[in-house]
Amino acid sequence: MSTNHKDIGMLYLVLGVWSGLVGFSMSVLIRLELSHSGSFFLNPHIYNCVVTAHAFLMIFFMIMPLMIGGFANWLIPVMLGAPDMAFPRMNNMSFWLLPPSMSFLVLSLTLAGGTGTGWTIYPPLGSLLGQPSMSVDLAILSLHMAGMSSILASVNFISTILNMSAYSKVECTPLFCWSVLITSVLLLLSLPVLAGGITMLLLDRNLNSSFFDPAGGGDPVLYQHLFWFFGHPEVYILILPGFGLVSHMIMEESSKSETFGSLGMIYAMLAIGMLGFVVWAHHMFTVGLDVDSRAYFTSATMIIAVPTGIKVFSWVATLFGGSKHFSVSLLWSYGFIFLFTIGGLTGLVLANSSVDTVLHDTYYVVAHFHYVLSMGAAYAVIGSFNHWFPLFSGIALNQSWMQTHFWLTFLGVNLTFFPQHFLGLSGMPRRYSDYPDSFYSWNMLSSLGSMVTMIGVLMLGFFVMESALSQRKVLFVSGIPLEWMWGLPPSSHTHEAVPSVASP
Ligand code: HAS
Ligand code: CU
Repeated sequence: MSTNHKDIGMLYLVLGVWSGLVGFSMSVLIRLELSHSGSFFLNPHIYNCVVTAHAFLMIFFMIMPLMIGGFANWLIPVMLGAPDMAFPRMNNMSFWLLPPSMSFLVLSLTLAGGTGTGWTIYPPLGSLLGQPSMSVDLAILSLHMAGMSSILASVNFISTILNMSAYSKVECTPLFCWSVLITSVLLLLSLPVLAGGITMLLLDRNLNSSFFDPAGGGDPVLYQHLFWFFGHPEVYILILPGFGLVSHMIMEESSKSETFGSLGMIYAMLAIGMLGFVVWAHHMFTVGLDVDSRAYFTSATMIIAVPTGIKVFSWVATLFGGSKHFSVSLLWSYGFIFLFTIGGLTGLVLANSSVDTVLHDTYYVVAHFHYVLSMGAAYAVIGSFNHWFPLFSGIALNQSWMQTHFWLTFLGVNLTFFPQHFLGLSGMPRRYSDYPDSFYSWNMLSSLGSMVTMIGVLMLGFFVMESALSQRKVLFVSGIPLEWMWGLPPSSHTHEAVPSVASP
C-alpha cells in the first residue's frame, strides 16, 4: 500500500468520483419521484432514506474526499515544496477508513429498512421511537468512521502546512494551503462535537439513557445545538478549500502572479472560519429561541457576508485586466463566483430569524444550499478537475467538448434549482415525496433540469474516456515540465520552449 501523497490523492479522487456518481443517481431518483404529484414510485419512508443517503454521500464521500483528500493531498506538498505529507502512513489510514465507512452507510440503506431521518438525524425521529431498526446505528457508525478519517487527515494537514513549508513568510504561503489549514482547524474543533452528539444518540437508542428524551429529563433541542455546532462549521469546511482552488484557477488563468489582496483573502478566510463557530442557531430559529438569541444569531450570521464579499470582490479584481482567453477552468470559476453569490444572498435572506420562521424547512432552504454547494463547491471541484487533470494524468482533455459540458451543466443545475426558490416561497416543505398539484409546474421544470444535468454527467464520463484513449500527452503544466512536478529526473525535452500540450 503506497504512502505517497499523490497515490493517496488519486485514491481519494477515485472514491470521490464513485460516491459522486452514486449520490447523483440518488438525486435523479428524488427528482423522478418529484416530477409528478402523488407518491409516484418511492414510498415516503424510502424517499426519505434516499434523501438521507444522498446528503451523506455528497457531503462526506464526495466533496470532502475530492477537495481535501484528493486535491489537497496532491497539491499541498507540491505547493509547499515538501517531499510528502508530514505523516504519510497516517495519510494512508485516513483514506482506508473511508471505504468501510461508506460500506456501513450503504448497509444502513439496504439492511433493516433504511435511515429515513435526513442528514441531521434529529431525535425523536432518529431515536428508537422514530426509527427502531439498526439502520440508524449503522449510519452513526459510518459517521464515526468518516469523522475519524477526517480528524487524522486534519492533524496531518496542519502539521504539514505549519512545519514543512518552504516559504519563509506565512503571508506568502499559497492561498490553497491557507484554505486547507483553516478547514483542518475547523474539522478538528467541530467533529468531536458531532461525535459526542451522535454517541449520546447511540446511547439513548441502545443503552436506555435519555439525553434527548424529555420523559427521562432530556431535551431533543440539546441534540440540535450539538449537531449544528458541528453542522454550520461543516458547511464552511465544504466551501473553504473550494475558495482556495478558485483563487488559484483565477490567478493562473488570468495570467496574474498573485491574487488581488491576497493578505486580505487570508484574513477573510480566518474570519469566515472563526465566525462559522458562533452562528449555529440560525438553523434552529423555529425551536423557540428567545428573542435576544434570535437577534444575536441573525446579526452574527449576517456579518459573514463581509469577509465573503471581500473574497468575491478580490476574485473579480484579479480577473480585471487579465487574459481574455476563456479557458474551461476559468469558465467554471466565473460560474462559481456568479452562482455562489446568488446562494450566499439567499443565505442572508434566511439569516433573518423572522423570515426564516416562514421559510425554514421549505424548498427555499434547499435552493439556497444547492446554489452554494452544487454550484459553489461542486463548481470549484469540476473547475479544478479541468485545471489539474493534465498534471495528475499527463494527458489533455478535449477543450471544446469540456466547454460544451460546462454550458450544459450550467443550464441543467440552474433549471433544477432556480425554480425551487419559488416552490419554497409558496410554502412547499422539504423531505416529502408528494405535493399538492399547485406545485406541479416548478417541480416538473426542476426535474427536467436534473435530466439535463444527467446528460452532462454522462458526457463528462465519455470525455474523460476519450482523453484517456486519445493519448494527447501533456509535457508542461504552467510552464514547468511535468516530470519535475512528478518528481522524476528531468529528461531531454525539458529545456524546449514548447506549448503546454503536445500536438495530438
Ligand atoms: Fe447556508 C442553511 C445562512 C453560506 C450550506 N446552508 C444551509 C444548509 C446548508 C447550507 C447545507 O441563516 C441547510 C442545512 C440543512 O440541512 O438544514 N448560509 C447562510 C449565510 C451564509 C451561508 C448567511 N450555507 C452557506 C455556505 C454553505 C451553506 C457557504 C455551503 C457551502 N444557511 C443560512 C441559514 C440557513 C442555512 C440561515 C438555515 C435555513 C433554515 O431555515 O434551515 C453566508 O456565508 C453567505 C455569504 C455570502 C454572500 C455572497 C457574497 C457576498 C457579497 C458581498 C455583498 C453582499 C452583501 C449583502 C453586503 C452574502 C457579494 C447584501 C444583502 C442583500 C440581500 C443584497
Ligand atoms: Cu449555517
